[in-house]
Amino acid sequence: MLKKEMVDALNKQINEELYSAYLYLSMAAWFDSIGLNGFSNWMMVQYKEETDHAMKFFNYLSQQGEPVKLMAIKEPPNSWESPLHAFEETLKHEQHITACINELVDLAEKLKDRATYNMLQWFIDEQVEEEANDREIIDILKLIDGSKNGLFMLDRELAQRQYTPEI
Ligand code: OFO
Repeated sequence: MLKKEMVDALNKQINEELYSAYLYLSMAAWFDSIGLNGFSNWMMVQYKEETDHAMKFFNYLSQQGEPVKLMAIKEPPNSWESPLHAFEETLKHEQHITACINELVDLAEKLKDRATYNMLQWFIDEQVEEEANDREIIDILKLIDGSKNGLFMLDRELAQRQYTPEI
């Protein structure tokens, strides 16, 4: 049994993860619309991973016999100034998610909730990886500096990304 404060915070995190999924799905559509199908594929994989993150919290609440409460998902933007801008926004968003996860860890510590604390360790590692992936692509996009050839090569590379279920 979890404390109500923790149940509420975990339900809020389900919403944060579903918004992440929605944001990356919107980016996948935008990249597709400007002919960068490899970038679109990368975002589509990201979208699927985010739904897995939401389901990890969903399954944890349900395993603990606690209620899952789904809330309205806010509307994401649907266009960006450039691929670099989209990835800078992605990194900014992931930094926000990292802060959310850190707040959940602080709450678990405050409530002496060992089970939730342990469950959250996976997310701490995941956030390090997610931010690093975004930084790597941002660095390449800065090097490319809008060159069509460079974008074409990176698009081919991002087309290789494959989805591996995380639940
Ligand atoms: Fe992008 O890690 Fe979940 O939100």
